[in-house]
Amino acid sequence: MKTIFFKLSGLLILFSISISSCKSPETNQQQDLAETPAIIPLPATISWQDAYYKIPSDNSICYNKGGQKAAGWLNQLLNKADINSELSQGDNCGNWKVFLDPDLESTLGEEGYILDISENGISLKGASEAGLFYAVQTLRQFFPAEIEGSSIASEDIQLRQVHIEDQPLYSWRGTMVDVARSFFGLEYLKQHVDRMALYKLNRLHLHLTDDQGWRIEIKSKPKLTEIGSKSSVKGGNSGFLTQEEYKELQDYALARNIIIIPEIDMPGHIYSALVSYPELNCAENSNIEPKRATPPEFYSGYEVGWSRFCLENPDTYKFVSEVIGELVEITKGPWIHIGGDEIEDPLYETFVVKADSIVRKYGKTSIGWEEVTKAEVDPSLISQNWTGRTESVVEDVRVIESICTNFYLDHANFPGQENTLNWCKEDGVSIADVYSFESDNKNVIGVEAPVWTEHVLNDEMMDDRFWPRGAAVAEIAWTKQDKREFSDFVERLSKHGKRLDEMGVYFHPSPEVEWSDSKKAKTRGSVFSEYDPE
Ligand code: TNX
Repeated sequence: MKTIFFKLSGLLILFSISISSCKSPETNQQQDLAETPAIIPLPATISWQDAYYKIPSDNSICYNKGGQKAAGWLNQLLNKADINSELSQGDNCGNWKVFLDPDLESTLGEEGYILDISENGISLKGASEAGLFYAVQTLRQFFPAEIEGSSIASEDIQLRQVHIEDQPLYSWRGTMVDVARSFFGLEYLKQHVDRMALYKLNRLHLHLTDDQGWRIEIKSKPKLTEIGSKSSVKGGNSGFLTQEEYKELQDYALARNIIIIPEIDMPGHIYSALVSYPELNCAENSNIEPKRATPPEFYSGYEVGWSRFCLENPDTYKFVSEVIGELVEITKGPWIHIGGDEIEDPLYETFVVKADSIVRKYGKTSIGWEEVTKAEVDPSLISQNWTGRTESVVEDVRVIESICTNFYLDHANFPGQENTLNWCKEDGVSIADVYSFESDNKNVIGVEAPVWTEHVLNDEMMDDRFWPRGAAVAEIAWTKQDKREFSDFVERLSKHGKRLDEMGVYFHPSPEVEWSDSKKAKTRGSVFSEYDPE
């Protein structure tokens, strides 16, 4: 069996190197990155030691109350590397220690963790299960990329000794998948969750409805799926998530500290509901203007801003309340996204205020695209900004930044890329564009990168849009601005090609990065796919 990666040659490095102190070109040269795990997102503080911990042939994972799930993840990681390990509960019982310590919350926040690798073994500490989960994700990146795939030679794995104290900049670290224009089902979405988890992303927003299709089963409104789910954008897939599938995805994601945010886009972008229940239209379909399609015709084009609920009709609000009520029943997270983009109507503001109050009546918090802040909504509402140009009438509204120049990953990876949009930024959104995002707005709770799917028609295309730019999104969301440096990020990213390959990700091989060892694997999976911590 071969000795992998973590060779003792690193001992030649004489100094203990702290990434936080290695920003000058001089110190960068001293650091041999080939010997140093390339961790994305970059932790808050990290001090490398010039020594390694050689994983012994027999291991014991010691966990305390609350550390059990993380111990399970760790055990899965070691098993995958063909390393013997057993689990036991206690205070001092093994060479791997996984301890939940709620007192850490005061210094490291809810999602922070401490990871120590020393000559005595490995210790993971966090104030919550989420923190411990992230300690495992960081540790995962110390292991050879092959751990994600099917084969790994485990002998002599040596882990670089280190002390890491880490916590995220933002609590909202999201991606959005538009499953409405072209449908992506449970299998793809679970893979997407796996990839998000690797990079400590924690919010998955599903754009479940739009003119081209309705993608979530609503039992009290069966035609939404019997009719409304049957269409898609030209060349895309149709279909929908059953409530069982939605719940399965939600639990899979929650186990990985990812909360699902379902979006019903209203009152515009709603043709798939209008074609299912034509009684929701105004007389003469005057709410469908211009007439791109009228029931029973499906819509498979690309135009936006032409369909809307009939806002004069009281039945519209009954419909909205029933749909949201059912969605709330199956949704564990605290948020419901009500859409609200790209529509003009004299009753728009009235609608938004009502939709927000319906969501609150069911005990959830609303999120809307930034236009919703033109209405006097409750200050609890969260605005998702995509142009940043809407004049808000609500003071101090909390904001998720999805500014299209930085975060619209349906835009090209490089100028002129086929099947991409460019209305927001003609030359596309490069990794550098994502990475250049900065904000000092105290109301920003985080960032989220959408992939709209007018032209994203299969899994490979979706992978190409999300990765590797999603890794840059993760670092923007996790790592403080003053610690971020693009050249350092790109250097670390270059070491991730192999890992993404092993996970079967058809990532875009961006020329901004000198990819090492990347080969484009065909089987999809990861060290944690399908693992169930329960
Ligand atoms: C704008 S951004 C939209 C979507 C499109 C997207 C394409 C927003 C809230 N609405 O309906 O799919 O542009 O880039």
